[in-house]
Amino acid sequence: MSDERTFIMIKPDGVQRGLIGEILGRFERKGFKLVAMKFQQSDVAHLEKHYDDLKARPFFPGLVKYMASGPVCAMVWEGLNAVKTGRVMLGATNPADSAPGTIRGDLCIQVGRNICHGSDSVESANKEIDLWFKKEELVNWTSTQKSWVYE
Ligand code: DAT
Ligand code: MG
Repeated sequence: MSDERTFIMIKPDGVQRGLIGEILGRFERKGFKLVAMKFQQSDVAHLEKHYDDLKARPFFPGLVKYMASGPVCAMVWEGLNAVKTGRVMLGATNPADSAPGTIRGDLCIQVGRNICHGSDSVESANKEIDLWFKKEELVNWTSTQKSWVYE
């Protein structure tokens, strides 16, 4: 039940603006458990796969170019309702609509530079985790905090 996983990624603008610590710190402080993390610059083919559902959209080429322009920090976070709560923590896709207190609401302005990605369903989380991580990169560990985060 508390083992739901979501894929969270800090985009190149988030990395270059020095926001890795701020963003991953929010997931850490919330009580989610880090399962995997990697820092890499991805190629266009990989990013086209990641955003495959958006390939017909006019902003797709620009999106992929921006995502390939620098390294990203890719992570898997685990916990109760990790996907849904992760999306709430990110805020609306367009920072103009993201509530203050959310990552996008607090830290960015424009939709094309919205600093972070989060899976939108358990199904897409599983697909994205598979795309970005090998099975052996997902760390199996028990946090000593678990008994304080869950009743
Ligand atoms: P989300 O990242 O909130 O899941 P999405 O999957 O609909 O949003 O789109 C993926 C990313 O594409 C989004 O984070 C930013 C970019 N994007 C979405 N709509 C856009 C638009 N109208 N113009 C430019 N970029 C856009
Ligand atoms: Mg999406």
